Amino acid sequence: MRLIPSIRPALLAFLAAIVPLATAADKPNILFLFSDDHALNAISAYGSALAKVAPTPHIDRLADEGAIFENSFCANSICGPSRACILTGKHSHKNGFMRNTGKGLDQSQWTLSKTLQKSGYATAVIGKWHLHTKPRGFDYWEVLPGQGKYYNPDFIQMDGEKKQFTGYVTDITTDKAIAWLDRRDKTKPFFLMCQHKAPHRTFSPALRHLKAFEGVEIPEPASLFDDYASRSQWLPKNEMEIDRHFNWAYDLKLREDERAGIKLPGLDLYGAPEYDRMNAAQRKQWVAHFGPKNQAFLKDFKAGKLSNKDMVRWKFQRYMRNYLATVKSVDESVGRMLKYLDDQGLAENTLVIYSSDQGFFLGEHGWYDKRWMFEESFKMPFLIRWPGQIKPGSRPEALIQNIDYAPTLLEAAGMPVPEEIQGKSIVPVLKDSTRSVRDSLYYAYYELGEHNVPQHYGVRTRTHKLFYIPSTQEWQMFDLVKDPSEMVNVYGHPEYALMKKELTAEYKRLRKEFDAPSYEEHAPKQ
Ligand code: SGN
Ligand code: CA
Repeated sequence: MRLIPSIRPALLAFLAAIVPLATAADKPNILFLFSDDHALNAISAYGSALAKVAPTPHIDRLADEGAIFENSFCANSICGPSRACILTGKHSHKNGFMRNTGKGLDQSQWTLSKTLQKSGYATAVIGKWHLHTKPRGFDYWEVLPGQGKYYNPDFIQMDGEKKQFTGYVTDITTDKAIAWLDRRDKTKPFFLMCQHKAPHRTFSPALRHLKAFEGVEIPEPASLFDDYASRSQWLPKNEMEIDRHFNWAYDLKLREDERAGIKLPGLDLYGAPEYDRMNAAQRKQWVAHFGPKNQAFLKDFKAGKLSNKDMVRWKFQRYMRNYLATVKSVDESVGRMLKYLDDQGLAENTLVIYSSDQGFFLGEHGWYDKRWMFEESFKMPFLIRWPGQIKPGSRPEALIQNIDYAPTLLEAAGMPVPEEIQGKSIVPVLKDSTRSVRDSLYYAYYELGEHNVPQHYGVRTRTHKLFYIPSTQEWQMFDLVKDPSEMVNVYGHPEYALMKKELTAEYKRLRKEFDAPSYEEHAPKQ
């Protein structure tokens, strides 16, 4: 049909609005591959100096065959809350799961899993869950209790009973995911959430990967020895420094008996939970790997050969080698899942996402952990492959957030997005990587206690960030173009007066749009 040029776009837009993206017969399968605390800097395809040593060929494959998002963020940088944002499409204050220590996700509210299940999807969640209440909207589930364990983990069964499995958690989670795919109702499209514990603390690798980074010098971030100047008074008070807060036993793998009588600086709690769970054969390999290295380190330490900076550098290397080795198991899992799709002829009609519940500090600012609205913890990896819909090798710049996942998957499945959802479908960006769905993001962190990061609330645009810490009444503002590592708070700088005004207005506008509660409502009790 030949149309005069001015009518054609209008007609196409009209058709796009009335023709649903997917009909019942061709709803795509959805494979949601998820991990815990996997920073962008530990995925090779993201390309930073550290990322380049990350062992992620299979995750990278998703970037080659689909899209990788550089500007993907969470709404609240902590585990349970991020997962709740994903399932509900709403900010924490609306879905009610504001901190890990809450009473659990209220699943009487709208959730993605319940909706996909009702619309004819075969649904399952396997692995880390961390929302306390039993999964709903899943035909099958088998989840780790709480944080879960790396070795010989328990899984909660659908009858509520815990059952222990021998082996390494990432492998077992993958085996269970593949077994479910094999026995699923094949007359239906599927929605599978395969959610790993790794690379979460205690960063314990699979035995076969203990030596994966032996002899590899991991590049240090420029801010490893950050002095915290010019920024919030909270920074030096946070309890997540590689220097002062790593636990010698379970973070750094120096067993109690090895360091008997040796007083090491930094948090020195006893007990090595993963080692305690291992059987004799597993322990033997563990000790054969770490034992000699620990002895060499302790010898240098006792001889007074190590300065404080040397100690931080040693801890950083040990941390990163173990962290990246756990990533290797996650990447292998992604490889197994993608191979399954290939072998079963499912790849073409399956939308695959790889993401993680938040980012993580890998030595930036001298830290591990997350929680802050600083880039490393605020960002979530997001890679998506959807054959025929996404141009392979896309690198969209759009600002996206975890509250967008649910509306995106609904649109992909040809379903309407309920009014109450606060996220936006990013399907337009998937189809055209130059598009965007918003100009700014809202962030809120409500946790109390662990690691001593204060509640804070903020806005991020493409180029700048502003956040507020009510407990100390401090504003933090960063120019992300000139200062991507966020080392200088420019809040009071006269040359940023106009930007400050604009960001403050945008922050207030977002708080109003999302109907955010007052700071007092969720403040820590005195
Ligand atoms: C555990 C970890 C913390 C971590 C939280 C939250 N401590 O409590 O370091 O910040 O989980 O992580 S540990 O000593 O038990 O390892 S989250 O990803 O679940 O939010
Ligand atoms: Ca997490």
